[in-house]
Amino acid sequence: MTDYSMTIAGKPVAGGAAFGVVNPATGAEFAQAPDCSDAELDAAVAAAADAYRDWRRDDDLRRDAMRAAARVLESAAPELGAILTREEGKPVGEATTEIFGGPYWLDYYAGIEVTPEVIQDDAAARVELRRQPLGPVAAITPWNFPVALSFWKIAPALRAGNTVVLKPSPYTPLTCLRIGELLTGVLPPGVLNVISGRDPLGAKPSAHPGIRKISFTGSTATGKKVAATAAEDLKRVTLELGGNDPAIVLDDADPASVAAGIFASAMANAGQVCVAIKRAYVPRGMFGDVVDALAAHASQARLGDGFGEGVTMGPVNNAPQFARVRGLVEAALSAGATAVTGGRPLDGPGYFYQPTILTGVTDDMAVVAKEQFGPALPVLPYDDLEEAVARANDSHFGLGSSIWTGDPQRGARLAREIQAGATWINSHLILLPAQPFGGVKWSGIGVENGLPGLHEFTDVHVIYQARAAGDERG
Ligand code: TXE
Repeated sequence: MTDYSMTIAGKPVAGGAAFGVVNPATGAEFAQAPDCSDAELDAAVAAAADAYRDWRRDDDLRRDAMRAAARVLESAAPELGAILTREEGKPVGEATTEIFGGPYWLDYYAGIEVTPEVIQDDAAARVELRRQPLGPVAAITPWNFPVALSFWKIAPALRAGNTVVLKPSPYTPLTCLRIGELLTGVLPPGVLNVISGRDPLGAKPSAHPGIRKISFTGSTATGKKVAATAAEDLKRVTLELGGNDPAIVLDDADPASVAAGIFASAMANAGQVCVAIKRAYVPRGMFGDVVDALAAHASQARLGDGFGEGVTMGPVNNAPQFARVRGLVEAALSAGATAVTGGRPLDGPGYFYQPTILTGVTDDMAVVAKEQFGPALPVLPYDDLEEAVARANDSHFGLGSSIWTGDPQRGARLAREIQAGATWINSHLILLPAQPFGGVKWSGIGVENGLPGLHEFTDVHVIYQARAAGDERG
């Protein structure tokens, strides 16, 4: 018996098989989720195809339904936030804030105008560029922000007239399954289908002939597999993949305020954010001051169960990720790095890892060169700014980045040298529905959010109306 149902064609589907979901604060299984069969996946895609016929035609219906869905999610935010904390681990206040991301994105996309672009309108012809929806699309999402990242896909996809099959991560399927249940009767049946399953399910939407696009957030390795499979029948893809965001501190910055900003952006969600700061480059002259201030912030963090009073940092989400963070830090320490603070897990149950500030690291150590995706920040000194920029860019990744300076204009000029989808000056991690977000190099293909994010759920359709019959210019 599963504790949550999938939603397929507007109906709850308990599924024949189940898998366990673990609470990362205890390391123990606490709920069962359905393991979607091939027949159930086919049913979800068929339901999305059926619903698509009417959904794509009625713009007003779509906007109204999206706004109604937003209100339902707002009312259910306390319940959903608690489920999210139990399966993901983050403090319940942060989890509840994440739930509100759903309504925020739905309202934004319900509110934007999508008008045809008139390319030519003269005596010869009227030529319009219209954006046509693609059909049933699959949204595949990771465990670090299961709800927010799902709505980055669902909201623009639905607004553009597509229907959706959502597959959340097997580590965190429950909040999204519950959202599917809550939105039954709010969205027309089949418009949003929510399925869950172990990892092998992830590969199936990319190969399914009924799916026209995959919008994927996850690791670079899996993203490459999605792209390869999707190429077989030229499915569209948007890939939001890993990052290794550098923060570059300039010599005119104030060490205390820089450390506050960098710590918050490196340790948010226990470091499990694709655009968390993953390495910091600091001028040698202020290196000690910045490191001391970072360590002071680490000592103030309160690690614990996300339901605990005053807890500011939860556990790492899952056992493989916990092992990965431990392994990267241990390898750095045995190669000569120093943990100024942290450097090991907390004693006791659950996947708690102490916020860790590492010095004595080199660019070739895995904790610097790879995505650690956990609460461990390497801090590296530099002598020459040009050299720091070259080191920041010397990566397969190019997602976010930031520059910390007393002179924001200087920062903005330097930003043009950074290879990334976004560069923040004196901040990091600010993500808004209207602000396109995407990565360069191995950090992804395409963008999410804003009008460009909506366009990724459409194909261009040109309609050429000749003014006079027989007009054949071309
Ligand atoms: O990711 P996966 P995992 C990074 C982070 C972490 C690593 C592994 O560094 O250590 O990825 O995490 C589904 N075709 N990020 O293993 O495997 C899977 O079920 C299609 C960064 O959780 O990429 C899940 O729903 N989908 C990232 C989703 O893909 C497949 C956030 C992501 O899982 C699939 C998370 C397949 N062949 C981890 N196999 C970020 N950029 O924010 C699995 N999936």
